[in-house]
Amino acid sequence: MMFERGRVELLLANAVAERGAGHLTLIDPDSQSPSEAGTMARAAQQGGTDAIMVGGSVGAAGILLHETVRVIKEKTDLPVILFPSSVAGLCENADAVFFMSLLNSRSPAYIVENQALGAPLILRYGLEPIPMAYIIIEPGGTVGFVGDARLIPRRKPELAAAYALAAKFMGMRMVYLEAGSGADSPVPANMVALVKKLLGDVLLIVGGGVRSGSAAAELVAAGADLIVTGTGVEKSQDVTSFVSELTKSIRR
Ligand code: 1GP
Repeated sequence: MMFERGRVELLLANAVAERGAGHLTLIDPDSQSPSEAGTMARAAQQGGTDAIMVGGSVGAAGILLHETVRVIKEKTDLPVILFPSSVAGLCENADAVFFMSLLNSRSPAYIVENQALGAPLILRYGLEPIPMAYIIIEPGGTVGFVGDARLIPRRKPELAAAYALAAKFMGMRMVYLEAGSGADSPVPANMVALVKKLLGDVLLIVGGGVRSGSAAAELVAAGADLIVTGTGVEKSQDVTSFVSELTKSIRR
């Protein structure tokens, strides 16, 4: 039997099909209290975000992770998708998990080992796994270091395209081009365009360093289907207006 798309994956695909693109808000449990995370998620929902991603490279685990997910679910009715950096980033009260392989890691731990250790937990917790290839582009930030990534040079779009095409041929249904949280600038638009041209129906997620509606709109015009913002939301004085600026500028 084919591995079917679940509720959350379909919701994201529909958001893209109906409105041209979607927006995901990333909340790192290590950056604020669970209660502040809940307030931020609610404001992001009011700004029109499509789902909340929860994860981080360091410290997003245990009770803090569980509580953050719990409060976000209490304060919003958005799907909560785990964005784990290892098996420690799993918890049973989320809706789905980006079941991701860091394709350009040097370490098997981030390509398949954490995935093997996590898979039985995902089954037991009843989380929806969403298969995704994760590709880290310069500068890569903390996740590039922690994930032992051989960073794709910004001026080599053809290398990102080769990894993305490999992901498509392996049957992954989403590809995430990541510049690293807090990057000075997002993944270059010409790289996004080349990757999307080869991906076709595979959804393309782009994140890292997106801080304005115009930056998000440029990435969507180049071919991004889903835009992720974390730092911008976290630092914003008015989360609803910031997320609303992003969502309005990427949707038709
Ligand atoms: C990081 O791509 C995400 O995994 C979000 O990056 O924090 O720069 O928005 P920012």
